[in-house]
Amino acid sequence: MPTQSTSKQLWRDVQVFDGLVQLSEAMTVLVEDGRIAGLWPAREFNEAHAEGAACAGRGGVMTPGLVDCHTHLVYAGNRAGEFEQRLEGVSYEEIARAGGGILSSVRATRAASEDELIAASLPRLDALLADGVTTVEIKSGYGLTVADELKMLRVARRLGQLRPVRVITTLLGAHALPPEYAGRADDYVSLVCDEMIPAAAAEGLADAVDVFCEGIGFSPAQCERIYQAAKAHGLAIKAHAEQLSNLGGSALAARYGALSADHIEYLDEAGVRAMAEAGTVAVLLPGAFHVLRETQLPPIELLRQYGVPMAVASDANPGTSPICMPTLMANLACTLFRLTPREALSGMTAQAARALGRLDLGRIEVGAPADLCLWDIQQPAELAYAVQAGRLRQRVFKGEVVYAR
Ligand code: DI6
Ligand code: FE
Repeated sequence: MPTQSTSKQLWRDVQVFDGLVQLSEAMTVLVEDGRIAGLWPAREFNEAHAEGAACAGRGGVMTPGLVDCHTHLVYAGNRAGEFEQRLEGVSYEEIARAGGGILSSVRATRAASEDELIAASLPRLDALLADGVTTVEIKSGYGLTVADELKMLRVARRLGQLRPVRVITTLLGAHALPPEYAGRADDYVSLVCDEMIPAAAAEGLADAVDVFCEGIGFSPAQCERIYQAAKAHGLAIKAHAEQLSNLGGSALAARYGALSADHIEYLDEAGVRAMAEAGTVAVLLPGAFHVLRETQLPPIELLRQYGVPMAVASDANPGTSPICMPTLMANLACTLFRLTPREALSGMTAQAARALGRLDLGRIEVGAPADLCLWDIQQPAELAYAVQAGRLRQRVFKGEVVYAR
């Protein structure tokens, strides 16, 4: 009798969405040693492959584990009061210029210890995991001192040790100008370039560097200095760009080979072309669009025409998207931005992984890490169509079933 190894597992009769395409037949999926070892149409499956494998599941829809490629999950406090102010007509920019907004979260986050930030962030992470996330990007950006930015990044890394999830970290030191640098934005950018980026790189705390290129953030010239420093330290580049206005931040990011430009509601055709040429992913954040009640739509049709890959992420943050439900983002990407359900699901799997520079993730293909979700639905499009918790039957991380209902 062969011994039954738990490292070898089989799923039978599953509908597979591989991250880019939906396979039309019921499939058999074999996972071994943390990787996808085989993928066959069920009727072509040779039972010899099943030897030593435990049957881990039958039926349902299998997708890659969801990749949330843009979050600000680590922060203290909340901004429900500002939500009420905005409903009364005060704009996000007015609140920011009056010292609220991001700076209000900065005050709370600076005052919090690492353990307090872990305690505040874990429920948010758990909400993402319960909705199928296996990889999450987490940005700093509410510290804005060297010590507080590194504290946030350490918390993000620790979250990845506390839960079965891959955490990719991004240094967003250029998120807002801290009050102690008022009127000295260039000096603050020097701090980011000369101290924050080198320290984060030296401690291995950041995988990428992001900027907020905006009137209430940093100018393209300042962002460019930050990109040069990031490149000098071998870190990948991302941008919050064209969210509230068009400053050309996406084209700048693309010129520096950015992995992604995110938000991009105000992106123009020149920016789309630059992103297409550089292979920069467009990360769509319908949660922020929804919460800010924006009306300027990202140029979806142009992105399609130029073949720019589109990812969808939660932007989970205390100000513009206090929402920790990626499948709701798929729904909003369809209803608000008119993505097709398949584009939305690709956007939360293969394309999101691309936005993190992880071409090995977000796909169900032989050899790829076995980060998978099994859903109790009839077809993948339902993940975008219906907004409903509790449809996740299993979450598989590195080949292990880490959640089962
Ligand atoms: N744009 C956003 O939507 C988030 N950051 C950014 O640059 C919002 C962050 C916040 O309001 O706390
Ligand atoms: Fe963001």
